[in-house]
Amino acid sequence: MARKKIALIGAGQIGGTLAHLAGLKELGDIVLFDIVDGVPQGKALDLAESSPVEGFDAGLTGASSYEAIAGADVVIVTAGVPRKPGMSRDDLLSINLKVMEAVGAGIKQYAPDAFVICITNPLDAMVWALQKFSGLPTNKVVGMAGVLDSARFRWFLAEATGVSVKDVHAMTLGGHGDDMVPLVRYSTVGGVPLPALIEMGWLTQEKLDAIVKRTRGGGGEIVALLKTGSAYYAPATSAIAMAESYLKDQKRILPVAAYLSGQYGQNGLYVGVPALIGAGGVEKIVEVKFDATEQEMFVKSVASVTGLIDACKQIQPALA
Ligand code: A3D
Repeated sequence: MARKKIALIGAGQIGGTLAHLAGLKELGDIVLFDIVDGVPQGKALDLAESSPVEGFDAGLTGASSYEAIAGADVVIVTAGVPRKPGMSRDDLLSINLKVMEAVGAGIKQYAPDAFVICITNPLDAMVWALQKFSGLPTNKVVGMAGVLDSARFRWFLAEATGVSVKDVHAMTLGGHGDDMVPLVRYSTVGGVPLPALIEMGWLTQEKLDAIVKRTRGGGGEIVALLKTGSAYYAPATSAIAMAESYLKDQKRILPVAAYLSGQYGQNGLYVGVPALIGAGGVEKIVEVKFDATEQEMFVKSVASVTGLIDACKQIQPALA
């Protein structure tokens, strides 16, 4: 069986980490693409030279021309500008929208059959624009945010309860902004939902509230610490989990930014929901039942995403 091909558009901090992880996991041959000539080639060569030590077989090449992504099975997009301290994800909108236009055209021409995962911020608006610019089917274009936000939630819960991360499951839905929706009732430690965990005395309501708040600000916490960029290890590993579920038809249910056409009462936008990812891309969207508070939070988060999409349409009328 021929190896799969994974194209990484953007060879910055996340792009390089994605290439490393895809190599270590032998997901396929890897092409790193960037507009800065030399960077994708240099990173690809450096990573290729690590492969004899780790013992993985994967082609690793760097390119500054879209032809190199031809026939890719998976395309992961991190091209653009990351957040700097004091900058919101939304400040990035106009710069990264132009980048999505160029990337979308490249994918349309050279990799129209790929499963595309967008990571570029502001996430929910950029994945929406990328789908429009590329013209790929909506089930083949998704955004990565929920896996990362849920992983942060999981880690904070594991740390607070002293339980292995393996036994902590959490779900964060909605847009990838400060009003994302960490779903406390659908999150568990050792299979026990968090409200029951509080009754058992394993966690206080105050601690849980603080964890929810920290999850919402998780990206900003790292930006403030790094000062020169944003998170990249956890974002990369989250996107690789999504790519692996597609490539191996694992049919995992992961929180991803997926295109909604009626689900959750929403139409024509991308927002974080649980989705089954398999060989068909997004094969199913899971519609969990919200209580009144969750519904209110979700609607508020969707309103933020709609605002970003409207801003995209104003900047680029062709998207309207
Ligand atoms: P960085 O290390 O700056 O890498 C971005 C790369 O994109 C650079 O190497 C640029 O040269 C390249 N680039 C810029 N314009 C183009 C273009 N037109 N075509 C191809 N390449 C281009 O950033 P990063 O890797 O740290 O982050 C990448 C993106 O991910 C940013 O937009 C971040 O805000 C975003 N991000 C999202 C999450 C989510 O959870 C959604 C988390 C962390 C970062």
